[in-house]
Amino acid sequence: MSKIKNILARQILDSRGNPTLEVDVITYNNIVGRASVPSGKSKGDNESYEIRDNKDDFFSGKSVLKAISNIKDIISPELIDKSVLDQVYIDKLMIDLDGTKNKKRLGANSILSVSIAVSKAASKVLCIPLYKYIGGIYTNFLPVPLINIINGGKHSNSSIVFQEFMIVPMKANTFMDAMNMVHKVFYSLKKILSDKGISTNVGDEGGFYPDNIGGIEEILDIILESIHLSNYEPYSDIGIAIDCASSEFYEDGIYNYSKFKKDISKQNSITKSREEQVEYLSSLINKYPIVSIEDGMDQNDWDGWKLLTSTIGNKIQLVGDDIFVTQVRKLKNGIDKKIANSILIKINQVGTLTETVETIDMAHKNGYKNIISHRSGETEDPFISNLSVAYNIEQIKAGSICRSERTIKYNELLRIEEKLGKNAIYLNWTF
Ligand code: 2PG
Ligand code: MG
Repeated sequence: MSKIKNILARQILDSRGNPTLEVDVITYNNIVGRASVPSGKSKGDNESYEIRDNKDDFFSGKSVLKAISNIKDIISPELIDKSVLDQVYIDKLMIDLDGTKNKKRLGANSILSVSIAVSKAASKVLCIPLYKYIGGIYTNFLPVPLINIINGGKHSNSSIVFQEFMIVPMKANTFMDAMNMVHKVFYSLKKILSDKGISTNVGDEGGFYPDNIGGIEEILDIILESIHLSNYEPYSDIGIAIDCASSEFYEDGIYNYSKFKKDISKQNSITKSREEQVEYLSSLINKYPIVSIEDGMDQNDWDGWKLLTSTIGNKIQLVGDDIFVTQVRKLKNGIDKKIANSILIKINQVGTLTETVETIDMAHKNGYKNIISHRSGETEDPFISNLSVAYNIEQIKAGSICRSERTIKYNELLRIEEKLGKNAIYLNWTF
């Protein structure tokens, strides 16, 4: 019953209209596990390799037909007649079949889509909810959502150098309650922007991108105003999280704050050294209710990371995304060097469910928090929501409360909360 009869792979479109992979793993009793994979824009240098066709005249080179044929011709023949209940075995088999360090041969997109589809088929075979199948019986915690409200950096056409400004419901009774809180602030922000005559267009992850303000403190002031307008207390009710995505504006050893400015001629170019960057982030946390900073330093600036962690790592959450790329090897190095205190978990940075879980485990065992994350190019697949509940993950970052590829992740958590009923526990913010 649990054995694989067939694997279908197809090209679909992601939330930016770019091609991505969708896979159906089908068992002999016709149970279908379907998964699709996301794609990032501000990628870490050491992420696992995403195979694209690079043929200019077809989807601007972004088609994934080669990845499909890798599944059809190489992965599928090996997996037919294997049981979908053997997740670890199947993942290891695909890793071996690929044989490279970064999944360059078969593509992390090919391997991951099969890996996730296998787990979904298995949960259906056993008639167990996906989060319970993956995590076991003690899976009743709902994560704190980090809700994106302003998009900058590579995720919008604004001039804002930091990529993401998020709000954090610090205490709530339920996940639904947390959603109600962020809903209020999101609409307060929309009103404030409209009243000021600022555009309320949304970027790749559903947060607004005000096209005529570029200053970080200007943005933080407006967010603060929207928290007050919603009758919430900054810090105690609503905190602010930012993803600087600083690898995107780190050039020749310098943090270049003019990187995304539209009209550079009108601005003096502003740059910061490593020390100035740390000083600046420290000043921001003293002035604003910032509870979490992701990628405050460049992915290769390990000394900068060390300085940042020793300066403010005991005050707020410092999240490593590009620097750790969800990989055990990188995280271990970070733990040894006392870098950051949390890790962003992106399934496609590493490429299989099994390896993702190894990284989550290592973080937990070493007192690092896990934050499960979407990518800026997403699909309608809510797998990461299930993963967050499966491993009692503290936080989830899945974009804004608009754009369906984002809300599907939060909606899945609302469904899980309903299913858990009185056993559901909303994990409040801890640091
Ligand atoms: C990030 C992600 C998700 P991208 O940097 O954290 O928000 O962006 O998927 O573009 O890498
Ligand atoms: Mg990031």
